[in-house]
Amino acid sequence: MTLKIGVIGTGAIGKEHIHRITHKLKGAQVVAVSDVNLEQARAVVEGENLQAKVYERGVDVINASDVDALIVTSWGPTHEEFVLASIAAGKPVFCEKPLAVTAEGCRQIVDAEMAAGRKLVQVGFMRRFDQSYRQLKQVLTANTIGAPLILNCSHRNPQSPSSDFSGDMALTDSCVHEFDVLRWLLDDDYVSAQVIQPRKTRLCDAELQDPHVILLRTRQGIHISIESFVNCQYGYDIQCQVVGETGTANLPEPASVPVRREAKLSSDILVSWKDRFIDAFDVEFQEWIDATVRGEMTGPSAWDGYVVALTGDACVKAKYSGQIEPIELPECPAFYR
Ligand code: NAD
Ligand code: NAI
Ligand code: ISE
Repeated sequence: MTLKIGVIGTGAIGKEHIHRITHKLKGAQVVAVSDVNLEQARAVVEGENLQAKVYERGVDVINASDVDALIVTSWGPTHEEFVLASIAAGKPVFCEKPLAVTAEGCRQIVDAEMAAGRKLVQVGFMRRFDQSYRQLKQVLTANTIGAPLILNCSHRNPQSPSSDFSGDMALTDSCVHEFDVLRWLLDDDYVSAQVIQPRKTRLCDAELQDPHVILLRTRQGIHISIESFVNCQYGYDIQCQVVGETGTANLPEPASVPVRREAKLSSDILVSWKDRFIDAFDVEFQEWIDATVRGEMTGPSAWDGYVVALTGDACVKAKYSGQIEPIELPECPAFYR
């Protein structure tokens, strides 16, 4: 069976996902698209040579009779509405992060999905599908470095990822990837957050605090430090080092040819999430297509999206209070265990 997909949002990442589904992956076809920028949606349909209908409204994509499943790649504040409408239509939906821009919005989605009685929602936390994170998890699972004690992580973008990147989005929109992947890596949850605002770089919008240092503590007492630096200038650089009882383990660097030349040893650094996680996105979507065809939902859930939003909220609170703030997570319902 070919899964017939409707895509809402044909911007940077929507285009990427349409391209991979159409030209790289198996088992699915994009049959409907929508974007508030209709011209752009039409250009994508033409550019990718799709046999797809362009709709003015996202909700019409969701309700189109030939659409089996949805991908939501519009900007963050629209996600909640489109995910809730997909659940109401009884259709599986892959939603790019964040699941919703408020924890309350995520909770509404969790409640709607539980009321629908089956898992329909997957959130776009693609790092769980990345080979390097999977290798790091294998090292921890095999107990190679003993129990993890400390994590040192960095999330660096060359420049603010979008023109609307503002306020506390480093905490609520960018570091959401760390909040998700680290609890998956450690099989743990967070209990508290502290946020430090170091000296600001001059090389970004004067309103923006950049960088941040986020300190998280887990139930097992593991201490996590995440440096978020959204305007680091030099590249797209994701780091994660685990300090264990008997050794340390680092997230492998993306492969690059070491060059010796003119008395220098150098290797390239990537500049975009598109390239750094290109394989992870492919695995993420192939697994989602295959599971959806089987009637299953196996990836990061609406509950994971909700926990990440609660973590982001605690970080924002900690940023302004200057205190260590508790992260109080409700008990995970049996539906999501
Ligand atoms: P973008 O601005 O390039 O694209 C968003 C698109 O959504 C635009 O084309 C816009 O016109 C459209 N849109 C906005 N409101 C809409 C609506 N109501 N109906 C239909 N279309 C609408 O943004 P992007 O970089 O593609 O990001 C999109 C989403 O993907 C965001 O949620 C972002 O957080 C997420 N994202 C995730 C990753 C990742 O690494 N997983 C990377 C980039 C973006
Ligand atoms: P973008 O700005 O390039 O694209 C967003 C698109 O949504 C635009 O085309 C816009 O016109 C459209 N849009 C906005 N409101 C809409 C609406 N009401 N209905 C239909 N379309 C609407 O943004 P980008 O970078 O593609 O990000 C989109 C989403 O993907 C965001 O949620 C972002 O967080 C996520 N994202 C995830 C990444 C990842 O690593 N997983 C990387 C980049 C983005
Ligand atoms: C963007 O939306 C992403 O999801 C990228 O993976 C992340 O690195 C970036 O900071 C976000 O803004």
